[in-house]
Amino acid sequence: RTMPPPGGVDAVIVGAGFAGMYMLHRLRGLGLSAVVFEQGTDVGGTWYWNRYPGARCDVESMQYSYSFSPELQQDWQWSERFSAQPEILRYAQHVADRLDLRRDIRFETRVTSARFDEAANRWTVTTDRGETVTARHCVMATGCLSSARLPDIAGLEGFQGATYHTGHWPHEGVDFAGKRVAVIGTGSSAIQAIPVIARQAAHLTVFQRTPNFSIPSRNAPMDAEYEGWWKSDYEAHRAKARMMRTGILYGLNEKSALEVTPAERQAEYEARWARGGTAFMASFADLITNRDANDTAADFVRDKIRGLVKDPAVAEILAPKGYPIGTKRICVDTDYFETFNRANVTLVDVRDAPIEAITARGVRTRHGEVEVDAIVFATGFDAMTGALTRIDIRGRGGLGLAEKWEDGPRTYLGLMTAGFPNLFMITGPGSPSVLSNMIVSIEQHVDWLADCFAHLRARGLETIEATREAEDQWVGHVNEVADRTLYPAANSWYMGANIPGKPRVFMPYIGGVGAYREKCAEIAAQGYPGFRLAAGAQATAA
Ligand code: NA7
Repeated sequence: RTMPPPGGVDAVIVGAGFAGMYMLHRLRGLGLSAVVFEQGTDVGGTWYWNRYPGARCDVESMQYSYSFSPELQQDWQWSERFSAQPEILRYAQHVADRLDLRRDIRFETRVTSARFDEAANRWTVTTDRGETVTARHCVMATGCLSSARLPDIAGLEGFQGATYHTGHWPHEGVDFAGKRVAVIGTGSSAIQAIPVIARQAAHLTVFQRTPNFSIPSRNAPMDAEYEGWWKSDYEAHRAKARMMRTGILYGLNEKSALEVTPAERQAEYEARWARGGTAFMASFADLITNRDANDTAADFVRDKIRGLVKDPAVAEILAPKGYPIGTKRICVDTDYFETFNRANVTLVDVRDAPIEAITARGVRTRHGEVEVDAIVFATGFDAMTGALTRIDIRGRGGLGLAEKWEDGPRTYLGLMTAGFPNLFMITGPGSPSVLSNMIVSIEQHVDWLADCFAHLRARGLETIEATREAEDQWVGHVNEVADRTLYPAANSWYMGANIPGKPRVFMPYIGGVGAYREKCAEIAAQGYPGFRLAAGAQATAA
């Protein structure tokens, strides 16, 4: 282990997932010094931790990769239409090797606090190994779904079998052969894991609180022609993807679901269902803004579920009701609904029979105890803010970030928060983030920051800070845009609804990746309005 230089660095980066890795690469390109702190033993972030069976990206492989290097994107070959976790992790490791990133990354090191020293205009960052490093800039590349959450269920400590969280899966893997297994939760992670665990386990009991809409992935080995189409003009395809609403290139239907005949509507849904993946939500332009339009898509998927699940009572429990399709993150699966036709799988409706306790031998509901050898918690994350607020981050006047965000996150562009100079978030709350192809959004933020650092250096400026007014305006805009959609109608982790006591605020920006990118670029081009840039101690409003 090499220690960070005693004189400090230009930037500390927290996290070595796709965001931290690319940030390090860009800083090196600018000739700036940086150190990355990472909790894991290697790079990869999300794809390092989420090793549960069936873990897979629901953005297509050809689009879920870095675009900054033409050589890299030409050389790398994906084996499937949608990549599984081990392959994405290998890709991250390949990038780290190729760019020689690891020499500036301190692994197995968690950042515990970051404090801004107003006299020196520097951040002091402390780790759980007792290291302290000072830095001009602090870049939080901590991920949006990285703070795993176990529900507060009585008796958990007394369970005598094995317990797992999908977001902290053991590296050596888990063999469920011959075991009775419980899965708690039916979000994206569970929906991917359940079919795989069901094939291994003696018996699987799924505890479902809220059913989810899921679209078949139709995953398959990579089609050489399709790969060739992408690679023949990767730059142009990427450029188009960057301007899409979600940062993903796929066919958007510009029509309203209500302006076409029922037969046309059905045909559109059938075609997208057959093609597979999240592009189903682009079947019509108004699925996310008009409840009647949305109902047509939701009805279609509910009918599909009824067709796939043989026991009509089980199908009804699995068919989501009471919230619009797409307002909880849409899931993508391989054989999820079909899995409930297996003789060794039981579904427990937690709405009807709430989990009262974990006992020594299993899970107890009102209807009795289900004895199991292992419990898999697929219970999600303290999304978007959790990884930030669990670090003791203090800005001007000792103000704590967790304290400032008590009533919900407040940012300008999801990049900075007022009162915290030179502290940046990659894909922070208030940016498209989890509503987008994460790698596209990561590259956009990192590139914007790299340009910003170059701008500061060229002008001899030391600090950049979001103004309170710009932040208030942006937060207002983020809410206003969200309120024009159906998203606030669901109890989703986008709304913080999965964490008891977390304020109900729609956290990501839903104005679209393309529009957001243009807005960020325009602000940089205009000399950073809404930010205060300063040389030394003297602040000048931009
Ligand atoms: P999610 O989507 O937050 O799913 C968590 C699931 O766990 C969800 O079905 C929850 O039901 C359920 N849950 C949480 N707490 C409980 C308790 N106490 N009892 C029963 N059920 C519970 O997390 P994932 O890991 O699946 O996915 C997160 C994202 O990662 C995903 O969107 C991808 O982007 C990757 P609820 O819906 O809250 O009623």
